[in-house]
Amino acid sequence: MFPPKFAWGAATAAYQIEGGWDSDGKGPSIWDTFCHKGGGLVYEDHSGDVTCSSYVFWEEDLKCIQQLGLTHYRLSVSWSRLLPDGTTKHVNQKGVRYYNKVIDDLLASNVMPMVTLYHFDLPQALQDQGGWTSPEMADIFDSYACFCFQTFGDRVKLWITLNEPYVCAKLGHEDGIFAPGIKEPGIAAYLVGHNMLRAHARAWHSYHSMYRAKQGGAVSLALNSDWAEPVNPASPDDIAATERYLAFSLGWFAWPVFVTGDYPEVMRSRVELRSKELSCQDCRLPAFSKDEPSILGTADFFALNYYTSRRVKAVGGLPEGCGLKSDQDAEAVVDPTWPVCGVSWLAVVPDGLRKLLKYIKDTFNNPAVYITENGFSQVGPVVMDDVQRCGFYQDIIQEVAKAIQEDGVDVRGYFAWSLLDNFEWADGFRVRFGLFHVDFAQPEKTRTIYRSGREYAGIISKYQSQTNNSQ
Ligand code: GBH
Repeated sequence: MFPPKFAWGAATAAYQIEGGWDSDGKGPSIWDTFCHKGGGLVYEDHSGDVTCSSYVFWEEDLKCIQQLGLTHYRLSVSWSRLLPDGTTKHVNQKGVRYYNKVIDDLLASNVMPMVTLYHFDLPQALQDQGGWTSPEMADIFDSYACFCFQTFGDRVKLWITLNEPYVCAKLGHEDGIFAPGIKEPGIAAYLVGHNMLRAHARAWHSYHSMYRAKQGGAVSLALNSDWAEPVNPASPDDIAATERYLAFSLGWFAWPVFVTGDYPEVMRSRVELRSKELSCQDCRLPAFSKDEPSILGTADFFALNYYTSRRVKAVGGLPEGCGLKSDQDAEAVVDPTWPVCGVSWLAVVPDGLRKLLKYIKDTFNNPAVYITENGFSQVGPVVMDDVQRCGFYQDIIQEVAKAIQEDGVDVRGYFAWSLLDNFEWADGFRVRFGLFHVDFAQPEKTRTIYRSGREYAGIISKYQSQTNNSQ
């Protein structure tokens, strides 16, 4: 059914679970600042100050991981817990000790860690110097990445440099609904995306030239993508709009890394055209310098975060009062044809994952793929007996199996989002993605397995015993 070494995992991110926002010498991150601003930027002004308290209760998380029977666990390390001002001038040893313990405990339990270096939580000190809009960030991120490879790379063999640069660029710097809350439509997002690609590439090259021979690990970046289909499959305009939709989301980052070393052609030409139409001085999409290390080829596998699917149609002409937003550059609008469950943006379309995996195989030269996030949330009164989510995990894992067996996609692992209910960014604690329920009202932040957690554990043990028997 699944290859023998298939990774069965669950994922979390530091700011969403750790709490301890100013414990033991941790520096503030942009999410600390964003949440502390108040004013409803985050649902009911919730914050990750405490959340699941995984900084204190890591052992409880470990029990959850063991109870599920995971072979892999994806976590992120908090940059400002390790390097409080973002630079290697000052290392916070207590932060190093914390992640050393997490990594050692995982390995002692026979669980492989996959470590993300950056999951939205930029040290505030770096934001104060311009953050991701600054070209210096590539260098600074590279130093941080090398510090992590040096410190943890003897034991960590799977690395993700950046989680979802698209979300950081667009939601953080265009829509302003994620930290740092900047709203500069159509300019900042492209600049941020550009510097994130440069930063990722630098870190990959460093790993490749200085650590790979000794440590033998693999490095990639996690890209989020919806699957997309034309509203009217017979309409050439809708088909082209769907291609643009994918080019302006997944393609924005995947094309430079996996295909050409540059942005998709349609993205370049559309942004150039629209910049002219709107009388912008320069083209807003930056150019990669020939003097810098290449972006092309800087991923050892494809890391995909998949949640939902969209139907897309072309928009005829520019809408009234149209600004510079990157999705307007794409001239593709989303038609919410699939029913939505749980959180508002999440239409449950399991076979969208299979189609997206096939698209990735065909478009990006058959890479090894890890599904680094996938999940389904509940909103409102807690349902421990979450039958619907059990069905969701059954269905989606079936689709992954079909992608492997029928479409020949080289899928190496699946990570459920998330191990625990946690701080769901702008949605605060309103939205629960966990396989374990967390009681945020209790100081112990008690973790209790959902029925879907038991379901996932059952799926893992079924496939694990099948592969063991066939060996
Ligand atoms: C992931 O992003 C994140 O990596 C993870 O940290 C997070 O917990 C998980 O999603 C669940 O949300 O508010 O209508 O503007 C997935 C991609 C992009 C999906 C932003 C939600 C917000 C839509 N996300 N999107 S909206």
